[in-house]
Amino acid sequence: MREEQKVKIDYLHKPKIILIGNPNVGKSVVFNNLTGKYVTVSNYPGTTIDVSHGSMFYADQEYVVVDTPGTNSLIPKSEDELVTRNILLQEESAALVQVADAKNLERSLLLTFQLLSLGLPIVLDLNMSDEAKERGYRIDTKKIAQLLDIILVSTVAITGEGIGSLKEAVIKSRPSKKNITYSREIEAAFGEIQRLLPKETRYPHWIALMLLTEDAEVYNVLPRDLVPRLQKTAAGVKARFNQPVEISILEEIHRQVAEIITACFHRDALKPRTVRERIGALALKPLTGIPVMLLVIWIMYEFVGRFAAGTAVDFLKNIVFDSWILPRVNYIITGFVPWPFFRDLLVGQYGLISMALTYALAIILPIVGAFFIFFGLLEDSGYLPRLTVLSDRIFKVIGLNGKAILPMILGLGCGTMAVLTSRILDTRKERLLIALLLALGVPCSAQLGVVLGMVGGISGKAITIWFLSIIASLVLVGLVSNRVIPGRCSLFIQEIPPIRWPKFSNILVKTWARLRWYLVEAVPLFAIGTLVLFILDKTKILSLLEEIGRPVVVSMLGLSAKAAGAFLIGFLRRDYGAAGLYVMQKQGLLNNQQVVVSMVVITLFVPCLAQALVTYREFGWKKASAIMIFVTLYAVLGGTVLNYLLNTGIVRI
Ligand SMILES: Nc1nc2c(ncn2[C@@H]2O[C@H](COP(=O)(O)OP(=O)(O)OP(=O)(O)O)[C@@H](O)[C@H]2O)c(=O)[nH]1
Ligand SMILES: [Mg+2]
Repeated sequence: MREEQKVKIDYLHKPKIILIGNPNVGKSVVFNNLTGKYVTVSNYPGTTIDVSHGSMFYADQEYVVVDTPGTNSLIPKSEDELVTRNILLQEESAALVQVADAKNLERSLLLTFQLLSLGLPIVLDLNMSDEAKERGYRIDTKKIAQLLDIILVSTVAITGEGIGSLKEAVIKSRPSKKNITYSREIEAAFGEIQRLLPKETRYPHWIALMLLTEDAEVYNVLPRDLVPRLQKTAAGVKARFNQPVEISILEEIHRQVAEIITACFHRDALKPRTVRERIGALALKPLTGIPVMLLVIWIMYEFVGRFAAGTAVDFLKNIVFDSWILPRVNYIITGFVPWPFFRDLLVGQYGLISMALTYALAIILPIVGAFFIFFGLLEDSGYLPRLTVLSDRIFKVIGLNGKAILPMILGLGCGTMAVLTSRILDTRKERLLIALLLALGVPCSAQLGVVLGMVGGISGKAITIWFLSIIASLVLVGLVSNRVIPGRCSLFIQEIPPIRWPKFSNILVKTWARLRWYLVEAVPLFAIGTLVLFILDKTKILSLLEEIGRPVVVSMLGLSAKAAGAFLIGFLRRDYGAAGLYVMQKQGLLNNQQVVVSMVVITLFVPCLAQALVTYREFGWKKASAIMIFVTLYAVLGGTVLNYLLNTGIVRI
């Protein structure tokens, strides 16, 4: 999901300011402060995966500010780091603002050193200085500024403190004159390569580093005829080191950063742990973390599954729509629209108002809204990264690491958004695995709400059967595809941000941005879906398709033929398909066993159109088609097996 509105601005001719920094340090909050525009802010690393532009005004001059995904190094390891690296390479001229976490000075300075070597105007923004102070850290900012020959500002971005000074500093920014020197061996290595580069090369030091680390992007920047020679020299240089050159360089930077830390960083005597720190620790340790996780799931079930999908939907559907709005609309339309065809189009069985609008607003909107609020709270509290660590061991089994839980949970909100977020995973294989699992068995919030409402209404056992069927499918498919899909998986290091009290206004803005996205992107798809269904119905193709699908839907899955229509529309929106089944259940067209089977099938079934399109865009048509075909076959097969088990009484509801 792209909450950021991409405003096309003519930014080519305006001075540019690039915000850059480690993940989760507050870049996006600073961006929002500087530009007055909102991009998503969350308390976990990897929130920003795309680049956003916005305008900042200072003394009647317009500057273009660029928000980038978090990065730890100029040698990218994951795809979101790649995005940031490419921005730096492509921008002709710009000033850099490194947003840094004042609590984590060492990690910040490691990046500062790399950025200094670019020779661009730069400002160091020590953000989160409130939290550093709270922990009793004292940072001699003047001395750091002097040692690095850099303009340094302290900010608390969430309150806006220091943002004024930051603006001023950016306008005055200039390249640092600090001369970073490395060991003689490394200097010689760089010298040898840099000598071969054309005079006008920007970032000669970085380009040399890219050559030494075999970063393929470098070949797009260099003149073609030079490449073979440079490659040969780089290979010769590398052979002189007994470890990868970047490690030797990092060791040197580490040493120099350590010197600065010793001189400029002091810590008051340890303070007692705050309530937030205690909660954070409880959520992290396995012994207490699992009960905390179950508690979180239970609250989500109560809020999204019972309150939103039950109480709120009942009220909206039965009272507001069925007994209040629809009869009146029906009355008006019957009076004003004499043609039965158009009447049907609007308020018939597959009518744009009676079906598309009612489903979208009365059934799905409350559920999605509740989930977005809940998810926003989880994001901003800092709970998600703790869940990541907790689930790392489970994900290892299927060749993924704990980072994978983020797209998986996000998938419980919106699968489309989740596929995009899979960029935070480091290798292609991991991303493909996640895309497959997301398509297979991660129901989005709207669908989840409907499922919980329908299956939860039957019995606890029914929910357990549904849940275990899905989990078993994910594990099984994960295990097998981990073996089948070539490639490697990565090591996992998770930054754990502190627990913070969620900010009400941020949750509100975020939920609204997501809901707006839902209304703009999803509701038209509903309308199209209904229209397709309407046409299929009028042309009798629907009954033909139901006839073709009958053997599968009726004999294999044990459902009524009408359910085929719901699955069909599930192609357009999964939740929409689920909502169709919801209505069938209310009309008494599905018994308990059929509800459980149909819910398992529709959960496993192909993702919605938007998610499918994003999967195609990210992975290409071959891989995406393979995923879709596999998922369809698996859903039918899984449903058949479950139906058989229920029929024979091996499993009972
Ligand atoms: N206490 C405190 N919290 C802050 C400050 N600045 C940002 N935050 C919080 O830090 C978290 C991360 O902020 P973001 O702006 O999303 O960070 P980011 O650097 O854009 O993160 P990525 O896009 O994931 O790399 C959010 O929960 C913010 O509310 C600050 O100065 N003080
Ligand atoms: Mg961000």
